[in-house]
Amino acid sequence: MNKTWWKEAVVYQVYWRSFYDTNGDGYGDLEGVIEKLDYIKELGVDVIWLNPCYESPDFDNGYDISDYTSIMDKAGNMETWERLLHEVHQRGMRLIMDLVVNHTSNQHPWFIESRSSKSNPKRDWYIWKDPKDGKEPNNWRSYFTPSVWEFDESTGQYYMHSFAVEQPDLNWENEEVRQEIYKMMRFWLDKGIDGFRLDVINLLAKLEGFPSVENPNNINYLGNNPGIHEYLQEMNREVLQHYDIMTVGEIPFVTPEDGLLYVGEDRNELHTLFHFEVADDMPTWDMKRFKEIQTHWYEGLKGKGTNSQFLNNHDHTRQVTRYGNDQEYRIESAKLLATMIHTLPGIPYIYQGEEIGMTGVRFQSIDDYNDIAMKNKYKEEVGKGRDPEEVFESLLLLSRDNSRTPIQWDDTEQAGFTSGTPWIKVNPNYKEINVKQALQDPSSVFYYYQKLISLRKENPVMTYGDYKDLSLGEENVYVYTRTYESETWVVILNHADVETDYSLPENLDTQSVELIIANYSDVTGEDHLQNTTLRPHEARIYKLN
Ligand code: ISL
Ligand code: CA
Repeated sequence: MNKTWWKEAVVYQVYWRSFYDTNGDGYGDLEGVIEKLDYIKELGVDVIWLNPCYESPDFDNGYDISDYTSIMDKAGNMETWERLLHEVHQRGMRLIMDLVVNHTSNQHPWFIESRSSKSNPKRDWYIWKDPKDGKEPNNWRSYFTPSVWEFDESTGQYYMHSFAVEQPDLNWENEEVRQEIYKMMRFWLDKGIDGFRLDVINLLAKLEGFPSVENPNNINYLGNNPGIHEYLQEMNREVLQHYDIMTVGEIPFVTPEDGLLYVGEDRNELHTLFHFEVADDMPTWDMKRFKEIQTHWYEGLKGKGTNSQFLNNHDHTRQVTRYGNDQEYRIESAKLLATMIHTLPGIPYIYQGEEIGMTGVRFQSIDDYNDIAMKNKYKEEVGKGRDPEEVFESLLLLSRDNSRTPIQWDDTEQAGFTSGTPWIKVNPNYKEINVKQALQDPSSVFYYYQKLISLRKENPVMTYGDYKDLSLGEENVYVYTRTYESETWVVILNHADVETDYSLPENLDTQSVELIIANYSDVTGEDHLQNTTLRPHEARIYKLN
């Protein structure tokens, strides 16, 4: 596989509304991102992924866009955005933006026109269907509501929305829609951005004929339908291939075999993808399942396409809470998970705050939560007569707000995030867990991340090395090698709250072992890799030769 900048990159995700507020309105803003760029640069990352900041009524925190080429007031304005891009490039970093083109806001002028009458020229820019036997056209459910269909009284038809009612799906079968989207993409690329994170990009093509399905609750029929690759190959021909950029597709419900169709280097579609076999299918840590998924994806893409590695983002609970131990082993566990994500095959993503071991949150009442997905689900379930307390408890672990609480900059009021009232409460543990403390502590999670990131710059084995799991069948221990040319690294992880004995396979040459990094400070290169006792959440990387 040829070498390219995006394959060697570490990406830092900035959910700007929770990052840093500079005008006291309680929302983070682009000015705040500019002010903290030196902090991001110090971490050593190469690319910043900025969540949507386009004009939006904000039902889904910017994923309901009402004007693709202007900046929402909460975030700032186009001048601030231009300055952000310039300051990112000044620091030798790159900026990729979120591309949300499966749907727009219901307040987008295109949709306002489309819904105005059945004969409006933009009627076919969205997906309108007649009622069937006086009801919804089929039994599909959406991510955020019991049905993908919303009835529009004035024209007597339903429109489709894969997410909230406020997010009508665009009709990608319509050539005008596609050309308008390509024009908008060039608008941002011509400003100099370095690529896109493409939001649920595999949903653009809908099931032919919109047939009802056997099991509407398993919503994978919304994605990976015939026609999707033609759209992406057209998008690549019309736009993507003309720029030196990075494209990462958010692709739910996809297997490695299907994933390769999106990111295969011979496919001329996208560069890499986020798949959701872990995030959506593994509610809590399951080491055996995780290892299977890693091997499955490594073999599926090996030599032909590039994967991405993440364990949390703005939709998924903070990794140290969901997949680690955020109590007695928070620091060790945060470092172990980082060691894993940064040494598994694929581009590593850091979700803001992960680098200081920020945790998920539990607020007391549904009113403390903002996430439309959670609030819709709460309404839907309580509406069925279920006990509200029990419904609330059931939604807590996976609530997307868990990862959306403000970045904890220091131990002052509101964690130094805002001088006003934050749009969502700060996690009460900010007094112990904050950037200021992390930067003053040489053994902090921050400096461990910084070391992992710098290692990637100096060691192609982390980007291009072959992967082999040596620990299949082990419950707690995860041990694998990365081999590139004559160099072999071995990663040893004890993902457990208890000590676990482990011994490397005999056939591994452990004559000249060099310790690369460890999350316990007393580990030396002289360890006997045969019959090692690994402490709770202990992580080590050795270079074998
Ligand atoms: O939150 C999820 C359920 O676990 C994710 O599967 C998520 O809803 C899905 O991957 C789509 O996410 C993207 O599109 C949504 C938006 O709400 C999310 O924030 C965005 O990441 C609609 O644009
Ligand atoms: Ca603000």
